[in-house]
Amino acid sequence: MLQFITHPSDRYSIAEEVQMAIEGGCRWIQLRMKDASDEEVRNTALEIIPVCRETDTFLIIDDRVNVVNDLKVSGVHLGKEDMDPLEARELLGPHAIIGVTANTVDDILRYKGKDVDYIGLGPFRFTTTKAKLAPQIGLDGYRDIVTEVREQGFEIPIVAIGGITIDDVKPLMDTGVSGIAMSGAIINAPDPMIYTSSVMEKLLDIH
Ligand code: TZP
Ligand code: MG
Repeated sequence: MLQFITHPSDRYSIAEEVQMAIEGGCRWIQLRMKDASDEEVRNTALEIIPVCRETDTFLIIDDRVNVVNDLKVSGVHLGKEDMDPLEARELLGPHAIIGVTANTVDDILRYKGKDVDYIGLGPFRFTTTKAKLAPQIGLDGYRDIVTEVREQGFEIPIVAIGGITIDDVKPLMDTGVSGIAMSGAIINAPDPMIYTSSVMEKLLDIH
């Protein structure tokens, strides 16, 4: 599973980024507009909802539970300082996808029994895409964390995030994570559509 995360770029609008990722075969978009107003997030979501619907692409929005609720997109990604996932679940109902950020095994285990759908675990390595980055986890870190979480009987999907490029896909998936989230590697690729489709091919090879 590949989650494409939007990020402001000099070359493309957010809608163009999403279009290219979908054309490359990605079916899971996270609309992340850190510095934008709710109104801007809402307008951008309205731009990309049609292509997501036509292609059966999951669309989740970072942080803005109210926009997710208004527009009935697939779900929300909640950072550590965002709304509590239980509160988001109350508002959004049982079918919404609710993802949360974690940086450590303890972060993850805290979500046991909390009706969360996936964990975004990062950062894999340094990235400029996110400010206030937690310590890098690295391949050994992912292996250790996934093993510990499974030993504790928690089967939640874990998605690796942070500074990931196509060459990391196989080694990261070999650590036992369920998926990969990518932003900069796709947006800054010479051809984001082709890059996305190469990542999708790598993921298909693994399964
Ligand atoms: N959370 C941890 S790292 C990150 C987020 C949102 C940014 C991921 O972007 P990139 O460009 O793939 O490192
Ligand atoms: Mg946030």
